[in-house]
Amino acid sequence: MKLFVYDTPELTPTGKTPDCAIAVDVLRATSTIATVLASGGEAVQAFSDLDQLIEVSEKWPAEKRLRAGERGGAKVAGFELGNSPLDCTPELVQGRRLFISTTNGTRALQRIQDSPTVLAAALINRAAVVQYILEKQPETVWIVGSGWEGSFSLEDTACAGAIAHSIVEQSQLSLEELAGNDEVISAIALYSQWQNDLLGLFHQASHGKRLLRLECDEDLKYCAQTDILDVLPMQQEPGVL
Ligand code: 3SL
Repeated sequence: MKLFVYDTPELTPTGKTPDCAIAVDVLRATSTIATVLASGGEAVQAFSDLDQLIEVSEKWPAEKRLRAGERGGAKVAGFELGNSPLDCTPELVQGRRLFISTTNGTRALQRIQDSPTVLAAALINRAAVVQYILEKQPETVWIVGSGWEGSFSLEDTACAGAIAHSIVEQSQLSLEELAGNDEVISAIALYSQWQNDLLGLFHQASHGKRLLRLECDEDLKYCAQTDILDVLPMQQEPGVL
């Protein structure tokens, strides 16, 4: 097995696919997706375009759908939800499909959607994703951070490092054997430095600061937890997990 970390969708190679691709948007799209599925949501369908989301979701029975839209960290007017995982309670999402569009996370998912296996990972479901990788042993694994509008995000690369760190710890292989690019080593180093204070890392991160300005402190606390949800968001058809 070879692991590759790509810090943004833009840095992710085109024209080829890995055996397994993992999208990461800790703040907050993949944390929200994991929470919806762990809370009994029927599925999550991701869109980069808001108009397309509205058009497709219109065809779904109203009582079986929820629409979540975020731009710049804020809820999109007219949508039931923004992108706070804390809003995705079992009472609200049970049996319903979440149609979601966010600034960066849904773009990352779209970037890797042609891979044979596509997963969504956050810190809160890291263990479930690692367990799957250790069981299936895909030959190539890409971990793709969402970043922010094309640039690096501290929290996504730290989560990529958390996943890679756990795979190295639990597999029979060394880091040297597993690392497919330098970014894997760098991501593990970042995670190792902050693993006991991931909330502190979020407070240093530019998107963490953006969310704090929007009074999303509780979201940051929730998303900074590790391995609390035993859920594996896996793509069933392009864009649907
Ligand atoms: O960029 C994204 O996809 C979002 O997750 C950003 S936010 O955390 O909802 O602001």
